[in-house]
Amino acid sequence: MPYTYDDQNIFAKILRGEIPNDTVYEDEYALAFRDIQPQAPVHVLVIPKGPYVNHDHFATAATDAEIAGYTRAIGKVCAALGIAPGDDGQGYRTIANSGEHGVQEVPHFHTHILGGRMLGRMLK
Ligand code: D5M
Repeated sequence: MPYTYDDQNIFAKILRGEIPNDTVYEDEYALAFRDIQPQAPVHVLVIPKGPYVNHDHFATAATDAEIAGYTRAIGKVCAALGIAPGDDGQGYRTIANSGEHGVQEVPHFHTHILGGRMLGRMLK
């Protein structure tokens, strides 16, 4: 599936340092910053540094190194924020809204990390 990346989207501007953000973690593959509309005590967005529109685009077009680096970055963010279940941080939820039915608003692939409280059940 071909995707066209809009380099004027708000997360592209954040990556370029054109608008401020509350960064909690950054490495070669990913940037993590706090969501401006938090739905939980911890609500962070993790974005890959490459120009990927959504999860489908990322999973099909990114290199294995990008996918591994990004996935590990999510784990590092959770550890850094003290919400990892293995560290007795009680755990967290990850969500990646993709496309219209996924109700994705910003067309740069991102994963929400939610934690810091007991979350309601979403799926059975
Ligand atoms: O959700 C996109 C998310 O991005 C939504 O929770 C708000 C957040 N958002 C939008 N603009 C910003 C800025 N400038 N900083 C931090 N967070 C932001 P989705 O529906 O998954 O696309």
